Amino acid sequence: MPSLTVSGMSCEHCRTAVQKAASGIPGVAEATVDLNSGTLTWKESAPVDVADLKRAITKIGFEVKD
Ligand SMILES: [Cu+2]
Repeated sequence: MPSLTVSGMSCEHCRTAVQKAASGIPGVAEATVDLNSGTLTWKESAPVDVADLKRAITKIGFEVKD
């Protein structure tokens, strides 16, 4: 599964916010955050614009690393 490292996530609220932001991107079928590793993974139902996904996460206050 494709993934991104997201820093700044510390609790369930962060997890939910990032999963929700990711789910709003076209093509993201299911987004999952692992808080321990700070990783967002997702399943694609169509090609995903990763730049768009990164922007959505940055916009809600988290930092995305490649
Ligand atoms: Cu939090």
